[in-house]
Amino acid sequence: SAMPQEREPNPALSDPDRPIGYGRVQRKEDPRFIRGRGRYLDDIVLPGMLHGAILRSPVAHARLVSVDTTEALAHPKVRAVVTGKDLEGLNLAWAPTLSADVQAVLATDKVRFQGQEVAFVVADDRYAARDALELIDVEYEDLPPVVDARRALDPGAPVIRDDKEGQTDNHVFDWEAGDAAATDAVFARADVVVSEEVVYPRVHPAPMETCGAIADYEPVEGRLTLYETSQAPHAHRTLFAMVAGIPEHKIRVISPDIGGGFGNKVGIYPGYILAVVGSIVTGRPVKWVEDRSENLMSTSFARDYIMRGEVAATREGKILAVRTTVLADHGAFNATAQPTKYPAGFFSIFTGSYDLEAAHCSVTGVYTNKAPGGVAYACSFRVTEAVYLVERMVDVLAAELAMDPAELRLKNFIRPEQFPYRNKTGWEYDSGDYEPAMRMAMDRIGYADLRREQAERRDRGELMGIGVSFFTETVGAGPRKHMDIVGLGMADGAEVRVHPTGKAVVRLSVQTQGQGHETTFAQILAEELGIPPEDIDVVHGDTDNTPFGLGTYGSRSTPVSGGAVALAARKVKDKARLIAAAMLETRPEDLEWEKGRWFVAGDPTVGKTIAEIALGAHGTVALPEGVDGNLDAEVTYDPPNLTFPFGAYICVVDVDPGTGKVHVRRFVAVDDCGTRINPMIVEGQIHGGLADGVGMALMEFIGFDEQGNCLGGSFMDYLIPTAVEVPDWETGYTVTPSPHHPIGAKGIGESATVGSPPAVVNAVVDALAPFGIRHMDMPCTPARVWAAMQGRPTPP
Ligand code: MCN
Ligand code: CUM
Repeated sequence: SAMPQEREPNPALSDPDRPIGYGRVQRKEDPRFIRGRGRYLDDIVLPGMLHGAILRSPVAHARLVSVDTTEALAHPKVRAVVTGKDLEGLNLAWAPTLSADVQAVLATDKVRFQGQEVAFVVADDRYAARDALELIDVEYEDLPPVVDARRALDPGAPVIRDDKEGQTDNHVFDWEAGDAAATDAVFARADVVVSEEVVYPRVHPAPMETCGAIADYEPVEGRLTLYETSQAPHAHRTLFAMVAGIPEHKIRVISPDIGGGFGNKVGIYPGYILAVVGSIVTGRPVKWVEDRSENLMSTSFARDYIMRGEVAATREGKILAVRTTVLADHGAFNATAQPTKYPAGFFSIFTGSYDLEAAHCSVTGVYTNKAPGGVAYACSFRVTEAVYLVERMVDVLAAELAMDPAELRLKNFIRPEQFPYRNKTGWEYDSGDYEPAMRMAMDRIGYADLRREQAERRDRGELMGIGVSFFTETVGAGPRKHMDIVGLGMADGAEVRVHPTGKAVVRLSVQTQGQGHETTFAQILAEELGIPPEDIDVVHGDTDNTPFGLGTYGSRSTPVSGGAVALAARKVKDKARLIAAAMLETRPEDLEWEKGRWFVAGDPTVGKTIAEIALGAHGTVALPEGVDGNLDAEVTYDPPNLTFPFGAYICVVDVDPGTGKVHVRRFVAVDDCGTRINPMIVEGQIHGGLADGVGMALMEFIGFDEQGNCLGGSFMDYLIPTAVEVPDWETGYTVTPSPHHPIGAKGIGESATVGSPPAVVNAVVDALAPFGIRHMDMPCTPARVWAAMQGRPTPP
């Protein structure tokens, strides 16, 4: 059972010895997962269920001449074959994306990336459905593809989106932030300017469980039950109501246990819509689950930013301004998930953790013949790219000035007294105290000794590198007045019910994918009401049984829904006071709270526990005017600002001079996410994100050949790190609470993925400094490192 195991100080609360709901409790969900009792989408089997499979385009760009389904339909186990033409008749061939574009559900006119959905087969079993795909005869007329984003806006480049009225090129958007003129002026008078092209390549979240859906349409009542791998069940339901024309109250979206999301399960994929169409057409439930290659080739990729970074500084190393232009590859449809006002997500936080005089960034989005998506994989809405750029550029500046990169950072940090800090691109950082985190990381890793060791090794011809990064994250979107997705304001709900016996249930609008919400959200309630976490059930992932909200991504669950739970609990507590007063025949003002109990001020022996009050609420005692007979509350929380967690990461690598292989020897991560609810879960989140970071820095990469063939379509080609490639993580923490969050907590879910790639790449580049190398692009594979050492062009 969940027992208190460690008590850690929590400076956010008046009593520093009080943890949040018992602190490091074991995860409530784990017994289920460890014993094989998790219930993932593919575990769900409905009576009479059929199986769908998608025929995908083998080419990146072609006119669709014909799709002949005759033979497939003749297969004895096939129940239906759906083509783009069929969907056109239902007005469902195109679906709106999360970024005000449209995306083909099934191709009608052209195919625009390799792996694009062309036809959907529904059959008695998965094997028959797959067999029948081979019986569909498609004629394609090849078109030249646009593969290199740098060529996308060339005059005469093939126009990918000729379906869009008025679209005569491959331009998606231009967006900028900051003050261009002021920035240019600072650059003009700076002693030192460094500039570098920094590419954040296309990578994939690659969760263990791929995406899938089961649609169960009941024609008599017109009800749709949709099981989905979804990080945002409520937003999906609303979108399905808008797209499919099924009334929202007749749609129930259920997200069962999810085997990792990492952003991959934010969007609505054609397969989900096709499962619904398949169920409507056949009158039976239809399951569609993609395989690994489909997942890697067609669902949300991440990054793909080509960035030109520039830094202006004094000769003494005071950074004055940063400037960047970005070319963003959005693939064939602009389907990125981010608040509407931010087409480049929160990239404009690329000013990092530094106090600057000026900053400017501009981002141009382009279409290419690649899979759509564009913002997923623990990205905090493009903060990954922003942090990578600035942290790489600070190292480039350090090399130029021959300064130590850690010292250069320390010299330029926003100082604690400057918080709340408004940066030069409009963000207000809620709180921060950077130097102690940086010093802690340097102490933990033994920075000065490592630099001495490095010098000795260099003399012996050995390649050792030390990489430093310091990041500021921005997580917890809204507030709703500034942020929406397809018009839905970014707020989240929580509903608390205390049952008559004092046990409780808390219902959330967010949806865990492995982050441990069943534990930590119970802990927030436990902290506020004094009900032990094991007596609290957390319900999520079912739109019929949870309040509305925008879901889990951008590490917003704790900042937003966590706030909602704390405030709902406080409503319950206030109500409990009124009921306790009635039960004790005293005035509410005469009662005082201690964790789990209201008691009479001056006579602590006279009081009522939450459990007693709950029973009283549902009992026979006369309740005061206006107080209903329950102990329930509901809150929709609209956060006043985002939260700004931060961290200092230092990585040590050894590079084999013969093979170019990078070995990560050590990695120290000091994180600050404000009040930590469950330190064990926080550390787990950090460990996972650090592994992601090592993966992206050293091996993960979705490449394309000149025809637009995807080269990262299996785990043979798309390498993800295992325990072998990562070191034992060394973590530390500081606690700088968020001043505006009800319990002082900031998000942590993406910090390590955001902060670690620059630490690793900075270490690799540092190791290669003897070769005069100042920058190299990820992933730092042995072949690329070796080529860099030889001064040869970068291999793919
Ligand atoms: N937490 C805490 N104290 C804090 C902050 C967080 O104890 N101060 C706990 C939370 O209560 C929660 C977990 O840490 O149990 C992560 O919280 P939060 O930072 O709010 O992030 P979310 O719950 O919103 O999770 C989303 C985030 C994102 S966007 C990606 S991508 C990612 C990540 O989480 N995907 C993951 N971590 C993942 N971890 C797993 N196992 N699987 C994924 O798919
Ligand atoms: Cu951007 S990946 Mo997470 O926000 O689900």
